Amino acid sequence: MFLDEVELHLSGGKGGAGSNSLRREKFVPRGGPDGGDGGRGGDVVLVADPSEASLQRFQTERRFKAAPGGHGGPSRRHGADGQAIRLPVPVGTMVFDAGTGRLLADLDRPGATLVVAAGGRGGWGNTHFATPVAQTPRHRELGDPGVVAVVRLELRLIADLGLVGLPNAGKSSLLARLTGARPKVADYPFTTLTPNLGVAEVEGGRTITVADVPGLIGGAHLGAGLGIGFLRHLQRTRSLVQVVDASSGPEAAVRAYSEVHRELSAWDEELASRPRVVAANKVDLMVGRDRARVLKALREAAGPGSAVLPISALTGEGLDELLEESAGLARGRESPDPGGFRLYPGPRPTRQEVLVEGGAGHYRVTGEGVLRLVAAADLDDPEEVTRLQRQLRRLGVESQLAASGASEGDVVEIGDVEFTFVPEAPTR
Ligand SMILES: Nc1nc2c(ncn2[C@@H]2O[C@H](COP(=O)(O)OP(=O)(O)OP(=O)(O)O)[C@@H](O)[C@H]2O)c(=O)[nH]1
Ligand SMILES: [Mg+2]
Repeated sequence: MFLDEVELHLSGGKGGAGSNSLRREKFVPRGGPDGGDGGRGGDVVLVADPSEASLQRFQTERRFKAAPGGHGGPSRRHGADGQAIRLPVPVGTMVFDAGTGRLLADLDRPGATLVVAAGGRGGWGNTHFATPVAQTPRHRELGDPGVVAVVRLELRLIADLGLVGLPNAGKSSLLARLTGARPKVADYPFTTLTPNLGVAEVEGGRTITVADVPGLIGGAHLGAGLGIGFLRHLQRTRSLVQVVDASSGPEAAVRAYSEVHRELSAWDEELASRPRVVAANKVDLMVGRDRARVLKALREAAGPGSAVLPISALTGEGLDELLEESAGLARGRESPDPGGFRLYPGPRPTRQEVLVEGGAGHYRVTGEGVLRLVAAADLDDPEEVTRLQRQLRRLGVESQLAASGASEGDVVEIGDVEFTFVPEAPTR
């Protein structure tokens, strides 16, 4: 199956812990702190890669976690940075925050990159904590946790030319004729089940990309046929070609034209109102008089905004004119900023944000501030545990747990750590 929408669970690597080492040298009675810093956790990165055609690679694996940073060592040895995970995605992949639905980035150019889940900062070694009064500090930090991101990837093909029409109109034949692509072509409806992309050479060595989508039928927006979801692949094509089977006469051709137009409008009014080329296909099956009648009827239906051209995907007739006409439309839609890609500021939960999920004796607490506190705390140190408890209470973790129904003895998961819930105050 062609996968063009998927939800991924991505975690940056945890930062390495700083070291607590004290220098040991001959004849130096009490060496100063020399613990190095932990390395950064690896990032999880999405990269737009022209050799990826779909989101197929995520069919089975949808969770990725980058490597943690190495721990710092004595003699100020810095921990190694965790290796990043680079996930190639097709050009045209849009990345949304799965929770809020917000667009994070549109990876619409080859090489466009988005760091989705950054690795955690490495903890400082104790060298950072030397003060005039504490020359031999025993304090170091553990690393920060990596960012956890749940994102929805949605592929919207980016092509110069998008083909749309009823099943059997000849879209795939046209794609094959124009480009080297070899989509499945057969004499029955719904031959094409998934979008196809092909590359056509035009004069001057230039290439254009052509997208062929499954046939669209009346009621598709209500779920009939293969539905309407694949139309998203046409939203970003620079020009639209509506392919109509002209061989069954003027009435049938106009009906076919209107049916598709209605479905396009139901999907996206803007898409439906774009100027487009109407390709009256299969004219090789018709004699001159019939051709003229079909073309006239289609021109009346399409109105002055759209050119109606007679073509044959079988013989190649009219294809040069078709390319020329649609190239003109594409030029009219040239994007104003041809380089780089748009990056939308990601959802930054405030440090104070606390989220409690779960029930029936098991709860999970998330929120950047909370996760950071827990990850950075050295839980072997009772003093730090007390401090952590105080901070969590101040952030409202305890009251939110109580409000969610947690009672004494329940398991509470925060990041990598499990606690037993012991409310300080009575929870009534
Ligand atoms: N005579 C003639 N037959 C054509 C022409 N174009 C396509 N056909 C035939 O029409 C049938 C359908 O063609 P396809 O290209 O599969 O049509 P499609 O629009 O991709 O159909 P779906 O994938 O089902 O939406 C095939 O048998 C083609 O050989 C043409 O210009 N002339
Ligand atoms: Mg097809």
